[in-house]
Amino acid sequence: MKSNYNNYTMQQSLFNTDKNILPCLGEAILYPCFFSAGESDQYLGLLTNEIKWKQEPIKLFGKEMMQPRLTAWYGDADKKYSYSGITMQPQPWTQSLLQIKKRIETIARVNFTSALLNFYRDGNDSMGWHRDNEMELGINPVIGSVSFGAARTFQLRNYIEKDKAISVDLTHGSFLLMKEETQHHWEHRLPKTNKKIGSRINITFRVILPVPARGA
Ligand SMILES: O=C(O)CCC(=O)C(=O)O
Repeated sequence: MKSNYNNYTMQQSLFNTDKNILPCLGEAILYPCFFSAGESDQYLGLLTNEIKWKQEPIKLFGKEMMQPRLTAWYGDADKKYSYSGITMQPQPWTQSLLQIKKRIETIARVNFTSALLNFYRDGNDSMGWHRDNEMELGINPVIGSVSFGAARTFQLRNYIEKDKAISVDLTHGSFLLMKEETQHHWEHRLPKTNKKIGSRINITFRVILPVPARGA
């Protein structure tokens, strides 16, 4: 029997909602209009100009290649982050990042230590399937994902039953909160698009836990 959430596409409401977009095995709550249009325009401009964007190489299946987007890592001084063969040292928080972090922490109810920023220059930039499940994010990572700029399709699919997939549009000023066992059971990606679209910034706020000392 076909699942009723197979390739299910969320109809986005004009209003904020606290609906879980996952049918089971995790929580991903979407707030489409978390930041007002004015605030979102302002943050898009500030972050575009003040963040130290870089295009970094990564290792995929043993091969080094450039990431199809620009990235940056900001946060508390002692919280570096490693994924896909690269280690990022944090830049100190900017005023705008601290303001955004404070706003989403009222809903997320955690103190985010760090933020991974992605700059998608146009529809050709993307991010492949992955889970945010690095050891330093803890057992059930809390990920606060904020988007500014061109709306892009964000996809989640069940890690085992890959045909169980969900798509949502992450619009200008939206906030997606992923928590509980989401990163165990669901992988996510931001695919390329042929649409002629402008740039987009996504910030994933994360809690990086202290790494236990060796032998502890
Ligand atoms: O740009 C997005 O919405 C996805 C970002 C993402 O998957 C990540 O930072 O792990």
